[in-house]
Amino acid sequence: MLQWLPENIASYGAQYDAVFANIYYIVGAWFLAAELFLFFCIFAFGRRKGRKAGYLPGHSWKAMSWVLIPAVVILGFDLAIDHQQVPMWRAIKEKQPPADQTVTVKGKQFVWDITHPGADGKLGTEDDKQTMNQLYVPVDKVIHLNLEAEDVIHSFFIPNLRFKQDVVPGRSIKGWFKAVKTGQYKISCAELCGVGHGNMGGWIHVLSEQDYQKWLRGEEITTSRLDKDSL
Ligand SMILES: [Cu+2]
Repeated sequence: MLQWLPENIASYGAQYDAVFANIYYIVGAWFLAAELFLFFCIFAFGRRKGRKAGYLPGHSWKAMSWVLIPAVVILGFDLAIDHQQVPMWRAIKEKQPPADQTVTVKGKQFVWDITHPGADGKLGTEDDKQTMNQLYVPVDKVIHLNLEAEDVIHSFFIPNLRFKQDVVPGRSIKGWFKAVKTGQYKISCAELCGVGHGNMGGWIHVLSEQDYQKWLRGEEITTSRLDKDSL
């Protein structure tokens, strides 16, 4: 697979990466082939003494085949990618496994406002925990997200989770993920949203169940190295 991708920590990540790799290799091979052919033509048929430029209207089948054959081959590759990608999209985006927990993430210039359910596991109650740019989730649990925006369009992006979703003012968009590895991973904004866009980000803290309970109680978590300087 592609070694330079950020480490995958999503339960569905392998399926996602397989589609990504396929597109990467197919498009990469076509890019190289097209460039090589272009340079070949430049050197082989370029301007030369005694050679006159000709005008080819391209009406013959022979001339048109230069366009039609590659177009059909590319269409074949497109359909092959669709064949692999459609079941993945259905599995990840159209179906949501039942939530273990739901978190609300609201983007605004230029922070992520995050509301976690407290010990009762429910949002909209008194023990909700609010943070800025810091998302806390237990490992191996299905997390549903209500994704919202206060002012302009932002995009909630966690590369390690292969998760990216635009947030749009006036809408609450549902998303989900299941992180399978504890640790701290970067959150970014992936939609240009104003002068502070480049600094709009945060961290997701994927905690063991034990650490997550500690965090709920407001105790210090030793495994979460970013806690001290980011809160
Ligand atoms: Cu933004």
